[in-house]
Amino acid sequence: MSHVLILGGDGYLGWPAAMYFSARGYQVTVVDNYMRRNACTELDIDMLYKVPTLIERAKIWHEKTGFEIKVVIGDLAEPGLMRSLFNGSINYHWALNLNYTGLPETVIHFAEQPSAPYSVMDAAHADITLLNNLRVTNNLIWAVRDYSRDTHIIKLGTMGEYGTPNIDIEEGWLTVNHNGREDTFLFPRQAGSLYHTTKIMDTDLMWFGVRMWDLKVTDLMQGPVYGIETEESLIDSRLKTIFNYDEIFGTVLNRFITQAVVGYPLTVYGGGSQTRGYINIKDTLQCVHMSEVNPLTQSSLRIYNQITETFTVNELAELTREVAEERGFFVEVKPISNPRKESETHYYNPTYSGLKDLGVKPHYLTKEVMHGIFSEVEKHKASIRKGTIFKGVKW
Ligand code: USQ
Repeated sequence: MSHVLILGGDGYLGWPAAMYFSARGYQVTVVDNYMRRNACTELDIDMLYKVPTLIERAKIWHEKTGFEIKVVIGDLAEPGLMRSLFNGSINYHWALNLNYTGLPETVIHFAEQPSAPYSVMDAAHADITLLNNLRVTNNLIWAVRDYSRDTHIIKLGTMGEYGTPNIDIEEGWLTVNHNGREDTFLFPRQAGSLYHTTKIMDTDLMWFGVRMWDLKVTDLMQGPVYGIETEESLIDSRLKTIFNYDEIFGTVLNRFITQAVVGYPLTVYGGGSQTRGYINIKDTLQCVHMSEVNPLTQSSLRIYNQITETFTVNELAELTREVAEERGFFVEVKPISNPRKESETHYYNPTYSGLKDLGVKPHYLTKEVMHGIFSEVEKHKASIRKGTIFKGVKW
């Protein structure tokens, strides 16, 4: 049974990924320090519904499926904890068998402060973002270098690393002809937040590890994710992933649907022509799995653009409005002055064929998918706090 180690296993993507791999017979270990939950408490933000702790979720998962997800609670920015995951000195906080299970064939790295607004709130939150994200990635490449060079690192990057260049976005690399000579480099990166900037630096750290120590890395450049349910969360409602609808941790479509349900005008920032590549949470899991199923046989930095389709913010607002009206809600779309510094009218043409070539079957954003998310959000309408939807963090 292949061993998959998931860093950031309590997060929006980390926990569904843990169940996904566990359900498919992998040995799974998750590690998290509850950074996201603690940040929500600090900022007085509620999630859509209460989510059991990571250990409680692992126990429910075991009770319902018979599968075991081993849990470690701790801060991966501490080198000692990261190294313990690879050198046998690990201390599990919950597992059926507390003995070390051996080196992971794959480590999936989600353990980052993931919010762009959080990272630009003020100097203190910028500092937390930089320290956490860069230290975790640095600790990971050193632990793999020292103990387990065959481990395949799958890291969540972001499409936001590329920004919105006025040329087609390739999958990670660009061949440049200069003064009659040619070479291939990482595609130029120009991020729009400090969070996104840490992701660029992560990519550079990984690329360094590949060149210096022959590491094997897959970097998944993912766009904003939407959705709640995954196949495994249908087993028990307590297994649903965390879901934020606030300005700090909520992604735009999840926010718009929640806003529609409580009659809060849809907050289109600026002109609303900003275009991004979006992806259903179910496809994030497929993409990570397909990357694992097709490991790197040699040292390399393999980069995929992990999106399934592109939309402008206006298109998402319009789709939300149409579906909301079919469900009997009246929705107002209210453009507001853009709190972010971002191009609103720009060229956007990313390539994203690599993961489909590996066998990913996309779930596109249909009205049916929208209705599914709406019906889940509606169940929790009474507990949605309108006051946390928009606070106006300025860049
Ligand atoms: N937007 C609005 N109104 C809102 C919220 C967002 O118009 O109420 C706009 C933003 O200005 C932006 C777009 O919607 O142009 C996407 O915003 P977002 O908040 O959904 O996404 P973002 O801050 O870019 O970050 C999210 C995740 C991050 C991930 C990233 C992928 O939080 O972890 O890396 O999506 S990407 O955007 O491709 O960089």
